[in-house]
Amino acid sequence: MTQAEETIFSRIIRKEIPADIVYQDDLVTAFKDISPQAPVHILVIPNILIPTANDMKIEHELTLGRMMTVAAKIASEQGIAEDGYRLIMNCNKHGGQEVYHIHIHLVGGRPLGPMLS
Ligand code: IU
Repeated sequence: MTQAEETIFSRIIRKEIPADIVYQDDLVTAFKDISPQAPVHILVIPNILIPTANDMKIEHELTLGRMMTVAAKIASEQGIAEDGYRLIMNCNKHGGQEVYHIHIHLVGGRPLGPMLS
């Protein structure tokens, strides 16, 4: 199996390049999306490189679960929990994935309309 290639997100995790990090622990990092699509747009990513949703394995379950609970915690901290928000993970070309290091988009702060386009 070929080694997956690191993306810019690995450098953000290691703080080699600037990003507005709102949360980091031993398993996950969360930072503000550089091109926000809503008043709140934060990416929650694993500290290890998992390129796409297709690469998620049983041994990643703790990390994947942490990504979800951290996303919900940040939504609460950002004041959007009660009105609601959306958690999105894009996969590969048809899913619109651009960065091949899985990430949950936490998007909210305005009505988001229909999910699919
Ligand atoms: P996607 O699900 O892979 O399409 O989303 C990638 C997101 O990463 C997208 O919303 C970008 O604006 C965002 N992003 C970023 O926040 N910082 C970066 O340096 C890069 C992309 I490259």
